[in-house]
Amino acid sequence: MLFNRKKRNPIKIADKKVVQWKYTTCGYCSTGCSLDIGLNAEGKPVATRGTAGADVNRGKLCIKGIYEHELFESAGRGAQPLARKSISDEFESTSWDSALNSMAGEIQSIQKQYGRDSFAVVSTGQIMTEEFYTLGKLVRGVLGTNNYDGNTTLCMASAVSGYKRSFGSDGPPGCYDDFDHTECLLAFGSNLPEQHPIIFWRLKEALEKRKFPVIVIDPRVTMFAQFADIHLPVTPGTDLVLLNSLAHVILDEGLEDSTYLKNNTNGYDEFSKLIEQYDPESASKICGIKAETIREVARIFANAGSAMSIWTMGINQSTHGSDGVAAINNLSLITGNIGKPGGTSLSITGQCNAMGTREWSSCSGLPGYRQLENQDHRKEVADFWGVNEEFFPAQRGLTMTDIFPAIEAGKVKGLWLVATNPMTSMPDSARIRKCLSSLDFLVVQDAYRDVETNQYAHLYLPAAVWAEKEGCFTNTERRVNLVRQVCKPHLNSRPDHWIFSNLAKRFKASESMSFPESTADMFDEMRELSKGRLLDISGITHDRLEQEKGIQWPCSEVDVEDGGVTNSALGNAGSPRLYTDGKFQFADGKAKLLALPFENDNELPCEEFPFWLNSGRVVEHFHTRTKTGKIGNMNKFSPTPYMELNPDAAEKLGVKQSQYVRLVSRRGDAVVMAQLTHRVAEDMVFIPFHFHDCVNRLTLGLLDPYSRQPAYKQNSVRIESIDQKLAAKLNVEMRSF
Ligand SMILES: Nc1nc2c(c(=O)[nH]1)N[C@H]1C(S)=C(S)[C@@H](COP(=O)(O)OP(=O)(O)OC[C@H]3O[C@@H](n4cnc5c(=O)[nH]c(N)nc54)[C@H](O)[C@@H]3O)O[C@H]1N2
Ligand SMILES: Nc1nc2c(c(=O)[nH]1)N[C@H]1C(S)=C(S)[C@@H](COP(=O)(O)OP(=O)(O)OC[C@H]3O[C@@H](n4cnc5c(=O)[nH]c(N)nc54)[C@H](O)[C@@H]3O)O[C@H]1N2
Ligand code: SF4
Ligand SMILES: [Mo]
Repeated sequence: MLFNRKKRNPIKIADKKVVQWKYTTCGYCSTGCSLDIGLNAEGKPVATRGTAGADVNRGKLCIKGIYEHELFESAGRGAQPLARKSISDEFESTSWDSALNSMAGEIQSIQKQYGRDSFAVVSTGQIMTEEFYTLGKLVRGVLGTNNYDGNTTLCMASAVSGYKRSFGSDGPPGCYDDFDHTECLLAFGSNLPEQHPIIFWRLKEALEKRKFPVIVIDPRVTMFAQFADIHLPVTPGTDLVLLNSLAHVILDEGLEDSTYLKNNTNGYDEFSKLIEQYDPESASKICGIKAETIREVARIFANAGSAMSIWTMGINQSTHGSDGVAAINNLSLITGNIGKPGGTSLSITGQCNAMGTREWSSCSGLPGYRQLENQDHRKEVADFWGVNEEFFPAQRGLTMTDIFPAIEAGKVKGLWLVATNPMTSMPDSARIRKCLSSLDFLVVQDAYRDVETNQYAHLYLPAAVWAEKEGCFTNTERRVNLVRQVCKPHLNSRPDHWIFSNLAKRFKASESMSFPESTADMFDEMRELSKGRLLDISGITHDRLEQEKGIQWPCSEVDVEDGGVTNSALGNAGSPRLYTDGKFQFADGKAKLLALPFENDNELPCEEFPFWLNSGRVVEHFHTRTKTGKIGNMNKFSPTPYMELNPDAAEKLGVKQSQYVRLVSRRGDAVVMAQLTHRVAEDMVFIPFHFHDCVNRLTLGLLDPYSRQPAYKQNSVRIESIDQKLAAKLNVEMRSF
């Protein structure tokens, strides 16, 4: 029968009555999409659209961006500071003045009794760079605790550590434009179509213009793996072996770039000696990839005119995270693929401002990629801030993952959490719950009062979220983007920078320091401190960022001659790539090839716990769902905690599609719904980590020795059957936080 087109009703899209569009930057992932929020006549955000002229996303957005205007009035937002004496009491509303006075008092009394480091601060990758800078100034210059870190230890720490070990500094050297030039892409442990949909779209655009091989390395058959030319289902936690073996083939077959090696690297002898042991036949037995495939991939990579690698959590979240990153860098260095169009080693970052915290928060040192261990750096920052240089600790203190054991050991008595929810996001929830409930004083500063961690807080500070405030985010390709304020903070919530500055003023030590009111003024301080550094942003202003839809650092001021007088002016267009001259950040300018032996130290499947437990994300949800869990369309598409289970394994266990099962690990148990799919092998299950009281009840989280990042993705579990009615009830309770 012929379809009668005339009778078809056209789809009507409701007129949102937008009277004004305001420019800003997406607050979810690190892609850094520019977007416009539509306001109606009452100034209420009612629509979101991608900004057409923005280089990153060129008018496109993913599902999270499209509904982002719904965030401002989502359920569970904090409206008023809340306080209580003990966590068994009910919270009571309090004023900002009394909340900040009591917080300052508690910090002082804990530090007086137990020492400066007994009060710890853990922040995030989700506030503005100016806010990170201000928090760093407060912690390093006023509070003086050295137990200060961010949730980026759960996320980017291995990339930071690997970059520092290989290149002498943090800073991803490539950009999205590299897709338009490369002749080969290796993607390790990254599910780009779901986790960075617009970077994936940029890759697809590049491939439509010019075909080049895409090789995906992931134990799961992800959406990205399905799209790849070659998929390498590596044995979990063994990427380092595969990488060493790829390097073995390249050296063995003389495919390296010997001129680049000679001029720009150190460490060849030790590196090549170690690599000799990783012949493809031996490597294959550990990493599970056929020797011939390893040879083929090595040849494709080394013979390409330019070749690049990208990676995300499949590499970073491992006991060999830092080594995995350094091994990816090794591969790029031996083939001369750094700093040239299409030739790079690009860590795909995670949170919207995972980069901002690395650059400016002072968590791992001092602002602007400076180090506590470097005398000149200490002096520069101390003089600039007006603090005594001796007040800075001699070296970095504990990371987030070591702060929790220090709470257990009674060394840390007070904790301030800023925009992070460890109760759901850290491994071994039972242990985290015990730590949090044992604290003398816990402050939770979050945009949502219903964040799980708040159950253990003595003081809750309601923060303004995302575009309720103004400042910068730096994305994966070092592009500084501007988040313009779109609307006022929700009720009596306050921007994080306001909270930091107003807390600082309650300490005598801040009297000699400046804590400016506006983020533009904070940015000016950062510009000054960035001059001459790798991450120079002195040529950037907030206004330029809006006009140009983001600028990639380094972007320095330029000198202009005017009638014989030299003036500084803004003008540098920014830098798509680092290390284009082959000069790295070590004293002799050379990068380091590192010999990276593999030792298998993961929790492996065994008779009692026969399945690998892998975890990650889905496109609709962001992290612990404090944001996306409140947005109708996100929940509609991804409503429930589930587990990917191989149909053959399910048959053996007698598990049917959509049945609930109980998972048990050495740490605890969790109930999830089984989704039968060949995306996972017979000996693996995969669970998105977004749901509370779910996968992180099971995870162990062994730490990488360099970065202290947890190996979330390599744990072992067994599967048990469970009464379906009881499971359904548990499941509803789990979702209704
Ligand atoms: N929709 C959405 N997007 C997000 C986020 C979100 O929560 N939701 N979060 C953002 C953040 S903070 C981050 S860090 C990124 C994370 O982005 P991704 O790292 O891309 O996401 P994940 O799902 O955590 O993990 C990626 C893949 O690693 C694989 N993997 C597991 N073990 C191994 C291994 O041993 N080797 C290899 N090669 N691969 C392995 C998993 O099977 C998985 O497919 O996403 C960002 N974007
Ligand atoms: N099993 C498993 N666990 C994982 C991972 C995994 O792959 N598997 N991935 C890890 C990774 S990569 C990451 S990055 C972490 C993320 O872990 P978390 O950082 O703990 O997770 P989020 O839910 O993003 O928590 C951020 C909090 O900040 C709040 N917030 C948002 N914006 C603002 C703001 O502007 N100001 C303030 N004050 N608060 C704000 C949110 O409401 C939320 O409560 O999870 C880690 N956990
Ligand atoms: S890809 Fe990332 S930055 Fe872009 S709209 Fe989606 S969540 Fe936002
Ligand atoms: Mo992350």
